[in-house]
Amino acid sequence: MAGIQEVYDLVVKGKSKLIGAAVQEALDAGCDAAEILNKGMIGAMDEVGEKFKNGEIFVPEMLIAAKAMKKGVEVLKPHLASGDQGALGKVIIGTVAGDLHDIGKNLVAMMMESTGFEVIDLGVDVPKEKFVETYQANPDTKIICCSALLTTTMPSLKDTVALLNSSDFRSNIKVMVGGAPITQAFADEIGADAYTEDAASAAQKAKELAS
Ligand code: B1M
Repeated sequence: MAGIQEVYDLVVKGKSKLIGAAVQEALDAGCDAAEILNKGMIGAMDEVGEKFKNGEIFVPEMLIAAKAMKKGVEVLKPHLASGDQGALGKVIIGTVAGDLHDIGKNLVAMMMESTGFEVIDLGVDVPKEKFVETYQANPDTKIICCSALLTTTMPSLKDTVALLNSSDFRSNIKVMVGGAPITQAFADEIGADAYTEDAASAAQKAKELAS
């Protein structure tokens, strides 16, 4: 669809000022919000990542593409969310220490919220102890979610899950992990309760685990 292609192109080019209107136009033209997200925005970020890998663009261009995507998601959010906030309990989420990528983590947080969880978002570069401290301050938390986007921060994810696994509250929570380099095999190896590939399935899995 033309509307989705426009969104895609604006994310790749990092056009933050134009993206909001383009997303709204795509919605007005009847495009599905999930399709705008998946094909228009996440697809565009994949192209940005490819271009970076091939040396065609550099970190600043990745950053402005990320900024454009965030602006676009703001417009999309009410169309992806379905309300009922907090009814399913608390979830703590963060991107692990050493890792600054937050778009995927933010999408997981948004989908969890729209499924009915209250989300405590710790942001990026979160020291493993912070997950523990936040649980201790919120002992009614049901799930702790950790995101990692770099192969170099997979060990940090492993350390975070190890700390959670050794905590005295481990049996009270479920630990979920995800992010582009993470696999089910890695999640099993480090002792997480669940791995999901994308934000929508993370929210679905969380609902299953919390009930
Ligand atoms: Co970075 N980066 N980056 N980057 N970046 C990647 C990840 C990379 C694949 C690009 C590439 O080379 N092709 C590559 C990693 C290679 C590797 O590890 N093997 C890379 C690199 C190398 C780097 C730097 C090292 C570059 C440098 O400085 N030389 C550096 C590291 C900084 C750091 O973190 N310490 C870096 C920096 C950055 C920016 C800051 C410039 C920017 C991030 C801005 C931000 O997030 N605010 C950036 C970006 C934008 C990217 C790409 C292009 C896009 C990431 C993204 O937002 N994707 C990325 C390439 C790519 O992903 N194709 C790349 C869209 C997002 C929706 O997808 O985050 O995968 P994703 O989330 C998905 C799933 O993974 C899943 O759900 C989401 C979809 O629904 N998911 C979960 C995520 N977390 C989950 C948790 C769950 C469940 C599912 O449960 C808890």
